[in-house]
Amino acid sequence: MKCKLCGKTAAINMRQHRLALCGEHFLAWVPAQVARTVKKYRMFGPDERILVAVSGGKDSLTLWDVLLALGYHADGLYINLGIGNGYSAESEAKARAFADARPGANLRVVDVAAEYGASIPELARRRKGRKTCSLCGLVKRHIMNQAACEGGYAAIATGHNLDDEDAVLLQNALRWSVPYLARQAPVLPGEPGLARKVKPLVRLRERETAAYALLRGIDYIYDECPHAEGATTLLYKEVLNQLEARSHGTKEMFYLSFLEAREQYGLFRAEREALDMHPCERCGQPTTAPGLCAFCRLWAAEEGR
Ligand code: Q46
Ligand code: ZN
Ligand code: ZN
Repeated sequence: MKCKLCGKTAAINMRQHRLALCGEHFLAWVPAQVARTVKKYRMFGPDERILVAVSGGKDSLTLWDVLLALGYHADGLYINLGIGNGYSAESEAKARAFADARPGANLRVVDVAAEYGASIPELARRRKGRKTCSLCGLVKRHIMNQAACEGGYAAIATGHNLDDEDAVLLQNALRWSVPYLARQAPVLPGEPGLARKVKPLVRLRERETAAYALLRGIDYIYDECPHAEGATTLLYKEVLNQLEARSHGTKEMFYLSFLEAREQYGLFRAEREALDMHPCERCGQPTTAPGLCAFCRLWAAEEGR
């Protein structure tokens, strides 16, 4: 297989685009693709400051690398969740090493246990009946938003790729989880106290972000979080890979048709507009819950233990 642009040996073949590229041209194609996505979905402008949520994995470090390469003012935020088996320690080391190797790449680190008094696995043990990943997601969302608002960032960027978005979409569509479907988009606009959320890698597949990280020599954590094992999203990714193998482009079609239905036919518009937000009595972040937001309720229950 030869590169479509220069005829050298191709490093990657992207059948859905009918495009094979050598390493050099692929490394130029990825940032161009991300720049197009940022523009198309009006994620942020060239002068806005972006906070990139980095986990130490290939997607978030690729995202940070690409945004820096495109000349954006992009800082990183790493949240240490206190996950065992060396996972949090190693992923923090990867995030720090990435920042250290790039002058001008600022990384802020928040340690959940040090800051709030319990790691995610400790919280999950105490809050029986709540799934680790749902607690983790709640804590991460809150900390990201707080860091973005305090730091005056225009948006929080996360490294979700097309495979991630497809898996979540399939999961939510199978249940017709309208509140989740209503909030699934490449851009969630901000409001006072709530930072805009953007996903600049939504048009890239997982194998493409992995190839980019590899070719760029980005040292990332290969292991998945131990809690991700057996997660249903992995099953949905497998199913989507099977569908894709039968019919190329299924992954793009599934996600992009959903976005089109939102845009053109106003799918879930009413649900998006119906959200009644008010500031949490304790932290001030907008919430739909009466009184305290879910994050503050969680730690208030911890204090009362
Ligand atoms: S980090 Fe947290 Fe994930 Fe680990 S505990 Fe679950 S949500 S799997 S992206
Ligand atoms: Zn080439
Ligand atoms: Zn709160």
